[in-house]
Amino acid sequence: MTPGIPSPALPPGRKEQRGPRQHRSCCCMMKHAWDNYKRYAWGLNELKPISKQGHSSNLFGNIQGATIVDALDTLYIMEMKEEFKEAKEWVEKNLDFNVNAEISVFEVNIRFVGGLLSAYYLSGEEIFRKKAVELGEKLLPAFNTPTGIPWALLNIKSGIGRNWPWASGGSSILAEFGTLHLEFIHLSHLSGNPLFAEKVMNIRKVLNRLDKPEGLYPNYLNPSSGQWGQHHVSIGGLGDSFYEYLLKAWLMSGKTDEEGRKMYYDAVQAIETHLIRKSSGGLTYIAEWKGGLLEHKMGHLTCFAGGMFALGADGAPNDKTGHHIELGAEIARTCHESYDRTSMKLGPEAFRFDGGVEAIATRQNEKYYILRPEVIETYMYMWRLTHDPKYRQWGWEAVEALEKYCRVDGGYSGIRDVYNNHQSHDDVQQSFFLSETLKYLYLLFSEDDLLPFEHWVFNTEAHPLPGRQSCAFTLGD
Ligand code: DMJ
Repeated sequence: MTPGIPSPALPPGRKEQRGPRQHRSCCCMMKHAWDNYKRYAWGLNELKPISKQGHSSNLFGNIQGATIVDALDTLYIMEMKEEFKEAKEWVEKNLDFNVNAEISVFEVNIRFVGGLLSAYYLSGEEIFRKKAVELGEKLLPAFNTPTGIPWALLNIKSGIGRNWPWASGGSSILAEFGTLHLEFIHLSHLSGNPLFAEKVMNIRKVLNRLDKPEGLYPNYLNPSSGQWGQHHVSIGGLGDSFYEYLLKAWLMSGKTDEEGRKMYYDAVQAIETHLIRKSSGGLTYIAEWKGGLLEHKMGHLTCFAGGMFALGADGAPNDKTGHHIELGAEIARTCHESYDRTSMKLGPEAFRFDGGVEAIATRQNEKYYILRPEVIETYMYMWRLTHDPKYRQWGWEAVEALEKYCRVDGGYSGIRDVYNNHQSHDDVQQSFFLSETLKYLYLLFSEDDLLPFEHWVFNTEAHPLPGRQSCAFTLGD
Protein backbone atom coordinates (compact mmCIF):
# COMPACT_ATOMS: atom_id res chain seq x y z
CA MET A 1 0.00 0.00 0.00
CA THR A 2 1.21 3.51 -0.73
CA PRO A 3 2.43 5.18 2.46
CA GLY A 4 0.01 7.61 4.04
CA ILE A 5 -3.06 6.50 2.18
CA PRO A 6 -5.98 4.62 3.71
CA SER A 7 -6.62 1.27 2.04
CA PRO A 8 -9.63 1.24 -0.32
CA ALA A 9 -11.62 -0.95 2.05
CA LEU A 10 -11.14 -0.66 5.82
CA PRO A 11 -9.53 -3.85 7.12
CA PRO A 12 -11.68 -5.83 9.58
CA GLY A 13 -11.48 -4.48 13.11
CA ARG A 14 -10.16 -1.08 12.08
CA LYS A 15 -12.32 1.76 13.30
CA GLU A 16 -13.51 4.58 11.04
CA GLN A 17 -11.02 7.40 11.26
CA ARG A 18 -12.13 9.96 13.84
CA GLY A 19 -10.49 13.33 13.50
CA PRO A 20 -10.95 16.46 15.54
CA ARG A 21 -14.11 18.50 15.15
CA GLN A 22 -12.55 20.66 12.41
CA HIS A 23 -11.56 17.61 10.47
CA ARG A 24 -15.12 16.27 10.48
CA SER A 25 -16.50 19.67 9.49
CA CYS A 26 -14.50 19.51 6.24
CA CYS A 27 -16.12 16.15 5.42
CA CYS A 28 -19.58 17.64 6.10
CA MET A 29 -18.79 20.51 3.76
CA MET A 30 -17.66 18.07 1.09
CA LYS A 31 -20.85 16.06 1.55
CA HIS A 32 -23.01 19.16 1.17
CA ALA A 33 -21.15 20.24 -1.99
CA TRP A 34 -21.22 16.74 -3.47
CA ASP A 35 -24.82 15.83 -2.59
CA ASN A 36 -26.13 19.01 -4.17
CA TYR A 37 -24.02 18.57 -7.28
CA LYS A 38 -25.42 15.06 -7.49
CA ARG A 39 -28.99 16.19 -6.95
CA TYR A 40 -29.04 19.09 -9.39
CA ALA A 41 -26.19 18.76 -11.87
CA TRP A 42 -25.11 15.13 -11.99
CA GLY A 43 -22.90 14.43 -15.01
CA LEU A 44 -22.63 18.10 -15.97
CA ASN A 45 -19.47 20.10 -15.38
CA GLU A 46 -20.39 22.24 -12.38
CA LEU A 47 -23.33 23.21 -10.20
CA LYS A 48 -25.24 26.47 -10.00
CA PRO A 49 -26.17 26.25 -6.33
CA ILE A 50 -28.71 29.09 -6.27
CA SER A 51 -30.62 28.23 -9.44
CA LYS A 52 -30.07 24.53 -8.69
CA GLN A 53 -29.03 23.42 -12.14
CA GLY A 54 -25.91 22.55 -14.12
CA HIS A 55 -23.26 25.09 -15.06
CA SER A 56 -21.23 24.66 -18.21
CA SER A 57 -17.92 26.33 -18.83
CA ASN A 58 -16.35 26.61 -22.28
CA LEU A 59 -12.98 25.59 -20.76
CA PHE A 60 -13.95 21.94 -21.16
CA GLY A 61 -15.78 22.20 -24.50
CA ASN A 62 -18.41 19.50 -24.30
CA ILE A 63 -16.37 17.12 -22.19
CA GLN A 64 -18.64 16.55 -19.20
CA GLY A 65 -18.31 15.64 -15.53
CA ALA A 66 -15.57 18.09 -14.41
CA THR A 67 -16.81 18.09 -10.80
CA ILE A 68 -16.89 14.29 -10.67
CA VAL A 69 -13.35 13.85 -11.97
CA ASP A 70 -11.96 16.76 -9.94
CA ALA A 71 -13.57 15.42 -6.74
CA LEU A 72 -12.59 11.74 -7.05
CA ASP A 73 -9.44 11.89 -4.92
CA THR A 74 -11.00 14.15 -2.27
CA LEU A 75 -13.82 11.62 -1.86
CA TYR A 76 -11.24 8.87 -1.59
CA ILE A 77 -9.06 10.67 0.94
CA MET A 78 -12.08 11.60 3.08
CA GLU A 79 -13.14 7.95 2.97
CA MET A 80 -16.51 8.80 1.39
CA LYS A 81 -16.69 5.33 -0.09
CA GLU A 82 -20.23 5.26 -1.48
CA GLU A 83 -19.69 8.57 -3.22
CA PHE A 84 -16.33 7.44 -4.63
CA LYS A 85 -17.97 4.29 -5.97
CA GLU A 86 -20.76 6.19 -7.74
CA ALA A 87 -18.20 8.61 -9.18
CA LYS A 88 -16.13 5.72 -10.49
CA GLU A 89 -19.19 4.13 -12.08
CA TRP A 90 -19.97 7.41 -13.80
CA VAL A 91 -16.43 7.55 -15.19
CA GLU A 92 -16.70 3.97 -16.45
CA LYS A 93 -20.02 4.48 -18.20
CA ASN A 94 -20.10 8.11 -19.21
CA LEU A 95 -16.76 9.87 -19.37
CA ASP A 96 -16.32 10.36 -23.09
CA PHE A 97 -13.48 12.12 -24.89
CA ASN A 98 -14.69 11.28 -28.41
CA VAL A 99 -16.41 14.60 -28.72
CA ASN A 100 -16.14 17.48 -31.14
CA ALA A 101 -14.95 19.99 -28.61
CA GLU A 102 -12.53 22.89 -28.36
CA ILE A 103 -11.01 22.73 -24.91
CA SER A 104 -8.41 24.55 -22.81
CA VAL A 105 -5.38 22.24 -22.83
CA PHE A 106 -4.26 23.56 -19.41
CA GLU A 107 -7.63 23.24 -17.66
CA VAL A 108 -8.34 19.79 -19.06
CA ASN A 109 -4.86 18.65 -18.10
CA ILE A 110 -4.87 19.90 -14.49
CA ARG A 111 -8.45 18.89 -13.69
CA PHE A 112 -9.18 15.82 -15.84
CA VAL A 113 -5.77 14.24 -16.47
CA GLY A 114 -4.59 15.19 -12.96
CA GLY A 115 -7.83 13.98 -11.34
CA LEU A 116 -7.74 10.65 -13.17
CA LEU A 117 -4.06 10.07 -12.40
CA SER A 118 -4.56 10.68 -8.68
CA ALA A 119 -7.65 8.50 -8.59
CA TYR A 120 -5.60 5.75 -10.20
CA TYR A 121 -2.63 6.04 -7.84
CA LEU A 122 -4.88 6.15 -4.77
CA SER A 123 -7.33 3.40 -5.65
CA GLY A 124 -5.36 1.24 -8.09
CA GLU A 125 -8.46 1.08 -10.34
CA GLU A 126 -7.34 0.46 -13.93
CA ILE A 127 -10.19 2.48 -15.47
CA PHE A 128 -8.61 5.72 -14.23
CA ARG A 129 -5.21 4.89 -15.77
CA LYS A 130 -6.86 3.99 -19.06
CA LYS A 131 -8.91 7.18 -19.21
CA ALA A 132 -5.95 9.38 -18.25
CA VAL A 133 -3.79 7.95 -21.03
CA GLU A 134 -6.66 8.14 -23.55
CA LEU A 135 -7.16 11.82 -22.73
CA GLY A 136 -3.42 12.52 -22.76
CA GLU A 137 -3.24 11.15 -26.31
CA LYS A 138 -6.05 13.51 -27.35
CA LEU A 139 -3.99 16.45 -26.07
CA LEU A 140 -0.83 15.62 -28.03
CA PRO A 141 -1.79 17.51 -31.27
CA ALA A 142 -1.64 20.74 -29.21
CA PHE A 143 2.16 20.47 -29.51
CA ASN A 144 2.10 20.61 -33.32
CA THR A 145 3.57 24.11 -33.54
CA PRO A 146 6.90 25.23 -35.08
CA THR A 147 8.57 25.35 -31.65
CA GLY A 148 6.63 22.61 -29.87
CA ILE A 149 5.23 25.18 -27.41
CA PRO A 150 1.61 24.01 -27.29
CA TRP A 151 -1.51 25.92 -28.26
CA ALA A 152 -3.80 27.06 -25.43
CA LEU A 153 -6.94 25.76 -27.14
CA LEU A 154 -7.39 22.51 -29.02
CA ASN A 155 -10.22 20.86 -30.86
CA ILE A 156 -9.81 17.29 -29.66
CA LYS A 157 -11.65 15.86 -32.67
CA SER A 158 -9.88 17.70 -35.50
CA GLY A 159 -6.59 18.21 -33.63
CA ILE A 160 -6.58 21.89 -34.68
CA GLY A 161 -5.15 24.28 -32.13
CA ARG A 162 -5.06 28.05 -31.65
CA ASN A 163 -4.33 30.59 -28.95
CA TRP A 164 -6.59 32.82 -26.88
CA PRO A 165 -7.55 35.77 -29.11
CA TRP A 166 -6.73 38.19 -26.26
CA ALA A 167 -3.16 36.91 -25.73
CA SER A 168 -0.37 39.29 -26.72
CA GLY A 169 0.72 38.78 -30.36
CA GLY A 170 -0.81 35.31 -30.73
CA SER A 171 1.20 33.99 -27.78
CA SER A 172 0.77 30.89 -25.65
CA ILE A 173 0.59 31.53 -21.89
CA LEU A 174 3.44 30.65 -19.52
CA ALA A 175 1.20 29.28 -16.75
CA GLU A 176 -0.62 27.13 -19.29
CA PHE A 177 2.19 25.50 -21.28
CA GLY A 178 4.33 25.43 -18.14
CA THR A 179 1.77 23.40 -16.19
CA LEU A 180 1.76 20.14 -18.09
CA HIS A 181 5.03 18.72 -16.83
CA LEU A 182 4.00 16.62 -13.81
CA GLU A 183 1.03 14.98 -15.50
CA PHE A 184 2.88 14.29 -18.76
CA ILE A 185 5.81 12.66 -16.98
CA HIS A 186 3.31 10.36 -15.26
CA LEU A 187 1.52 9.67 -18.54
CA SER A 188 4.77 8.41 -20.05
CA HIS A 189 5.42 6.34 -16.96
CA LEU A 190 1.95 4.75 -17.01
CA SER A 191 1.65 4.24 -20.77
CA GLY A 192 5.23 3.32 -21.65
CA ASN A 193 5.03 5.99 -24.36
CA PRO A 194 7.99 8.42 -24.05
CA LEU A 195 6.29 11.03 -26.25
CA PHE A 196 4.49 12.74 -23.36
CA ALA A 197 7.72 13.34 -21.46
CA GLU A 198 9.56 14.41 -24.62
CA LYS A 199 6.94 17.10 -25.31
CA VAL A 200 7.29 18.73 -21.90
CA MET A 201 11.07 18.41 -21.80
CA ASN A 202 11.17 20.28 -25.12
CA ILE A 203 9.25 23.19 -23.53
CA ARG A 204 12.12 23.61 -21.09
CA LYS A 205 14.63 23.46 -23.93
CA VAL A 206 12.88 26.33 -25.73
CA LEU A 207 12.72 28.38 -22.51
CA ASN A 208 16.37 27.79 -21.70
CA ARG A 209 17.47 29.04 -25.13
CA LEU A 210 15.73 32.40 -24.62
CA ASP A 211 17.11 35.54 -23.01
CA LYS A 212 15.08 36.47 -19.97
CA PRO A 213 14.60 40.13 -19.06
CA GLU A 214 16.31 40.57 -15.66
CA GLY A 215 16.15 36.78 -15.29
CA LEU A 216 12.32 36.94 -15.29
CA TYR A 217 9.92 34.88 -17.44
CA PRO A 218 7.35 36.94 -19.37
CA ASN A 219 3.81 35.52 -19.38
CA TYR A 220 3.56 35.40 -23.19
CA LEU A 221 5.54 33.30 -25.66
CA ASN A 222 4.76 33.00 -29.36
CA PRO A 223 4.69 29.31 -30.37
CA SER A 224 5.57 30.05 -33.99
CA SER A 225 8.47 32.50 -33.64
CA GLY A 226 9.65 31.27 -30.25
CA GLN A 227 9.87 34.92 -29.10
CA TRP A 228 8.39 36.51 -25.99
CA GLY A 229 5.25 38.61 -26.37
CA GLN A 230 4.64 41.54 -24.01
CA HIS A 231 7.08 41.71 -21.12
CA HIS A 232 4.50 41.17 -18.39
CA VAL A 233 5.61 39.04 -15.46
CA SER A 234 3.29 37.66 -12.80
CA ILE A 235 3.49 35.09 -10.06
CA GLY A 236 -0.31 35.16 -10.08
CA GLY A 237 -2.60 34.69 -13.08
CA LEU A 238 -0.82 33.80 -16.36
CA GLY A 239 2.46 32.90 -14.63
CA ASP A 240 1.81 31.16 -11.30
CA SER A 241 1.87 27.40 -11.76
CA PHE A 242 4.84 27.49 -14.18
CA TYR A 243 7.07 28.25 -11.17
CA GLU A 244 5.20 25.71 -9.02
CA TYR A 245 5.84 22.94 -11.57
CA LEU A 246 9.59 23.64 -11.78
CA LEU A 247 9.91 23.00 -8.05
CA LYS A 248 7.51 20.07 -7.98
CA ALA A 249 9.12 18.40 -11.02
CA TRP A 250 12.37 18.37 -9.08
CA LEU A 251 10.69 17.05 -5.92
CA MET A 252 8.68 14.44 -7.85
CA SER A 253 11.85 13.16 -9.52
CA GLY A 254 13.30 12.29 -6.11
CA LYS A 255 15.44 15.44 -6.43
CA THR A 256 17.23 14.15 -9.52
CA ASP A 257 15.81 16.69 -12.01
CA GLU A 258 18.68 19.18 -11.69
CA GLU A 259 17.42 21.29 -14.57
CA GLY A 260 14.05 21.84 -12.85
CA ARG A 261 15.81 22.66 -9.58
CA LYS A 262 18.10 25.26 -11.16
CA MET A 263 15.31 26.90 -13.15
CA TYR A 264 13.20 27.17 -9.98
CA TYR A 265 15.80 28.68 -7.66
CA ASP A 266 17.12 31.06 -10.37
CA ALA A 267 13.55 32.25 -10.99
CA VAL A 268 12.92 32.78 -7.25
CA GLN A 269 16.11 34.84 -7.03
CA ALA A 270 14.89 37.12 -9.84
CA ILE A 271 11.40 37.32 -8.29
CA GLU A 272 12.89 38.39 -4.96
CA THR A 273 15.06 41.05 -6.55
CA HIS A 274 12.49 42.56 -8.88
CA LEU A 275 8.97 41.73 -7.66
CA ILE A 276 8.90 41.22 -3.89
CA ARG A 277 8.39 44.38 -1.89
CA LYS A 278 7.43 45.40 1.66
CA SER A 279 4.63 47.89 2.32
CA SER A 280 5.11 50.78 4.74
CA GLY A 281 2.88 48.85 7.13
CA GLY A 282 5.33 45.93 7.00
CA LEU A 283 3.45 43.53 4.70
CA THR A 284 5.53 41.56 2.18
CA TYR A 285 3.86 41.26 -1.21
CA ILE A 286 4.63 40.11 -4.74
CA ALA A 287 3.98 42.84 -7.30
CA GLU A 288 3.43 42.43 -11.04
CA TRP A 289 6.07 43.63 -13.52
CA LYS A 290 5.15 45.38 -16.76
CA GLY A 291 8.13 46.16 -18.97
CA GLY A 292 10.23 47.19 -15.99
CA LEU A 293 7.50 49.05 -14.07
CA LEU A 294 5.85 47.57 -10.98
CA GLU A 295 2.12 47.38 -10.47
CA HIS A 296 1.67 47.12 -6.69
CA LYS A 297 -1.11 44.60 -6.85
CA MET A 298 -1.27 41.00 -5.69
CA GLY A 299 -3.86 38.48 -6.88
CA HIS A 300 -5.57 35.83 -4.78
CA LEU A 301 -3.93 33.40 -7.21
CA THR A 302 -0.49 34.73 -6.17
CA CYS A 303 -1.12 33.63 -2.58
CA PHE A 304 -0.21 30.03 -3.47
CA ALA A 305 3.42 31.26 -3.55
CA GLY A 306 3.68 31.29 0.25
CA GLY A 307 3.29 27.52 0.27
CA MET A 308 5.61 27.14 -2.70
CA PHE A 309 8.45 29.10 -1.08
CA ALA A 310 8.11 27.05 2.11
CA LEU A 311 7.96 23.75 0.20
CA GLY A 312 11.14 24.68 -1.67
CA ALA A 313 12.95 25.92 1.44
CA ASP A 314 14.65 22.65 2.23
CA GLY A 315 16.62 22.62 -1.04
CA ALA A 316 17.35 26.35 -1.16
CA PRO A 317 20.96 27.10 -2.16
CA ASN A 318 23.42 29.16 -0.07
CA ASP A 319 21.99 28.27 3.35
CA LYS A 320 18.76 30.07 2.49
CA THR A 321 16.36 27.47 3.95
CA GLY A 322 15.30 29.70 6.85
CA HIS A 323 14.92 32.65 4.52
CA HIS A 324 12.54 30.78 2.18
CA ILE A 325 10.42 29.57 5.10
CA GLU A 326 10.28 33.15 6.37
CA LEU A 327 9.26 34.38 2.92
CA GLY A 328 6.46 31.77 2.89
CA ALA A 329 5.34 32.92 6.34
CA GLU A 330 5.32 36.58 5.29
CA ILE A 331 3.23 35.88 2.19
CA ALA A 332 0.84 33.80 4.31
CA ARG A 333 0.48 36.73 6.74
CA THR A 334 -0.17 39.22 3.92
CA CYS A 335 -2.79 36.95 2.35
CA HIS A 336 -4.42 36.42 5.74
CA GLU A 337 -4.56 40.22 6.09
CA SER A 338 -6.31 40.43 2.72
CA TYR A 339 -9.02 38.20 4.22
CA ASP A 340 -9.09 39.88 7.61
CA ARG A 341 -9.55 43.36 6.13
CA THR A 342 -12.85 42.45 4.43
CA SER A 343 -16.19 42.35 6.17
CA MET A 344 -16.79 38.71 5.21
CA LYS A 345 -13.28 37.52 6.20
CA LEU A 346 -12.89 36.05 2.73
CA GLY A 347 -10.26 37.49 0.40
CA PRO A 348 -10.81 39.49 -2.77
CA GLU A 349 -9.62 38.43 -6.22
CA ALA A 350 -6.86 41.08 -6.12
CA PHE A 351 -5.63 43.57 -3.53
CA ARG A 352 -3.42 46.59 -3.80
CA PHE A 353 -0.60 48.37 -2.05
CA ASP A 354 -0.94 51.84 -3.49
CA GLY A 355 -3.08 54.94 -3.18
CA GLY A 356 -2.93 54.75 0.62
CA VAL A 357 -4.23 51.17 0.98
CA GLU A 358 -2.57 47.90 1.95
CA ALA A 359 -3.96 44.45 1.16
CA ILE A 360 -7.34 45.85 0.14
CA ALA A 361 -9.19 45.68 -3.19
CA THR A 362 -9.96 49.15 -4.50
CA ARG A 363 -11.58 48.32 -7.83
CA GLN A 364 -15.12 46.99 -7.87
CA ASN A 365 -14.19 44.26 -10.38
CA GLU A 366 -11.51 42.87 -8.03
CA LYS A 367 -13.73 42.43 -4.95
CA TYR A 368 -15.17 39.00 -5.73
CA TYR A 369 -14.31 35.62 -4.17
CA ILE A 370 -14.99 32.50 -6.25
CA LEU A 371 -14.21 29.77 -3.67
CA ARG A 372 -10.54 29.80 -4.62
CA PRO A 373 -8.05 27.68 -2.63
CA GLU A 374 -4.68 29.50 -2.76
CA VAL A 375 -4.71 31.12 0.68
CA ILE A 376 -5.83 27.92 2.41
CA GLU A 377 -3.28 26.00 0.34
CA THR A 378 -0.53 28.19 1.76
CA TYR A 379 -1.87 27.74 5.32
CA MET A 380 -1.71 23.96 4.80
CA TYR A 381 1.91 24.02 3.62
CA MET A 382 2.93 26.44 6.37
CA TRP A 383 1.22 24.29 9.01
CA ARG A 384 2.93 21.11 7.85
CA LEU A 385 6.34 22.77 7.61
CA THR A 386 6.28 24.85 10.81
CA HIS A 387 3.45 23.53 13.02
CA ASP A 388 2.69 27.07 14.07
CA PRO A 389 -0.93 26.81 15.36
CA LYS A 390 -1.91 30.14 13.82
CA TYR A 391 -2.22 28.46 10.42
CA ARG A 392 -4.93 26.12 11.72
CA GLN A 393 -6.65 29.09 13.36
CA TRP A 394 -6.59 31.02 10.11
CA GLY A 395 -7.90 27.98 8.23
CA TRP A 396 -10.73 27.70 10.73
CA GLU A 397 -11.61 31.38 10.25
CA ALA A 398 -11.95 30.59 6.53
CA VAL A 399 -14.23 27.62 7.29
CA GLU A 400 -16.48 29.83 9.41
CA ALA A 401 -16.65 32.47 6.70
CA LEU A 402 -17.37 29.90 3.99
CA GLU A 403 -20.17 28.46 6.11
CA LYS A 404 -21.62 31.86 6.90
CA TYR A 405 -21.49 33.48 3.49
CA CYS A 406 -20.93 30.88 0.77
CA ARG A 407 -23.03 27.95 1.95
CA VAL A 408 -26.52 28.01 0.51
CA ASP A 409 -29.25 25.41 0.37
CA GLY A 410 -28.05 24.09 -2.97
CA GLY A 411 -24.29 23.88 -2.27
CA TYR A 412 -21.58 26.58 -2.05
CA SER A 413 -21.48 29.76 -4.09
CA GLY A 414 -18.89 32.44 -4.83
CA ILE A 415 -19.48 36.02 -3.64
CA ARG A 416 -19.53 39.17 -5.76
CA ASP A 417 -18.24 41.64 -3.14
CA VAL A 418 -16.47 40.48 0.01
CA TYR A 419 -16.62 43.99 1.51
CA ASN A 420 -20.41 44.12 1.45
CA ASN A 421 -22.23 42.04 4.02
CA HIS A 422 -25.42 42.04 1.99
CA GLN A 423 -24.04 39.24 -0.04
CA SER A 424 -24.73 38.73 -3.66
CA HIS A 425 -23.87 35.21 -4.84
CA ASP A 426 -22.34 34.46 -8.23
CA ASP A 427 -24.25 31.16 -8.39
CA VAL A 428 -21.29 28.90 -9.29
CA GLN A 429 -19.84 26.03 -7.29
CA GLN A 430 -16.43 25.75 -8.95
CA SER A 431 -15.07 22.23 -9.35
CA PHE A 432 -11.82 23.36 -7.68
CA PHE A 433 -13.76 24.01 -4.47
CA LEU A 434 -14.11 20.22 -4.14
CA SER A 435 -10.71 19.27 -5.50
CA GLU A 436 -8.62 21.95 -3.80
CA THR A 437 -10.26 24.19 -1.19
CA LEU A 438 -11.93 21.38 0.75
CA LYS A 439 -9.01 18.98 0.34
CA TYR A 440 -6.45 21.51 1.60
CA LEU A 441 -8.71 22.31 4.56
CA TYR A 442 -9.03 18.62 5.36
CA LEU A 443 -5.25 18.14 5.14
CA LEU A 444 -4.67 21.22 7.29
CA PHE A 445 -6.58 19.51 10.10
CA SER A 446 -5.15 16.01 9.46
CA GLU A 447 -2.00 14.34 10.73
CA ASP A 448 1.12 14.88 8.63
CA ASP A 449 1.26 11.21 7.67
CA LEU A 450 -1.79 11.56 5.42
CA LEU A 451 -0.24 12.10 1.97
CA PRO A 452 3.20 12.99 3.37
CA PHE A 453 5.27 15.44 1.35
CA GLU A 454 8.17 12.95 1.14
CA HIS A 455 6.05 10.70 -1.05
CA TRP A 456 3.51 12.90 -2.80
CA VAL A 457 3.42 16.15 -4.74
CA PHE A 458 0.16 17.94 -5.45
CA ASN A 459 -0.52 19.11 -8.97
CA THR A 460 -1.80 22.66 -9.29
CA GLU A 461 -5.40 21.43 -8.89
CA ALA A 462 -4.41 19.65 -5.61
CA HIS A 463 -4.34 16.19 -7.17
CA PRO A 464 -1.65 14.15 -5.38
CA LEU A 465 0.90 12.35 -7.56
CA PRO A 466 3.50 9.98 -6.15
CA GLY A 467 7.16 10.84 -6.39
CA ARG A 468 9.80 8.58 -7.77
CA GLN A 469 10.72 6.92 -4.49
CA SER A 470 7.10 5.92 -3.88
CA CYS A 471 6.19 4.11 -7.06
CA ALA A 472 9.35 2.64 -8.52
CA PHE A 473 9.27 5.59 -10.82
CA THR A 474 11.96 4.98 -13.39
CA LEU A 475 11.24 7.35 -16.24
CA GLY A 476 14.22 9.43 -17.28
CA ASP A 477 16.81 6.99 -15.94
C1 DMJ B 1 -7.26 26.12 -10.10
O1 DMJ B 1 -7.83 25.58 -11.24
C2 DMJ B 1 -5.77 25.87 -10.06
O2 DMJ B 1 -5.31 26.06 -8.77
C3 DMJ B 1 -5.01 26.78 -11.00
O3 DMJ B 1 -3.62 26.62 -10.88
C4 DMJ B 1 -5.35 28.23 -10.71
N1 DMJ B 1 -6.75 28.47 -10.61
C5 DMJ B 1 -7.64 27.55 -9.98
C6 DMJ B 1 -8.07 27.88 -8.57
O4 DMJ B 1 -8.10 29.18 -8.20
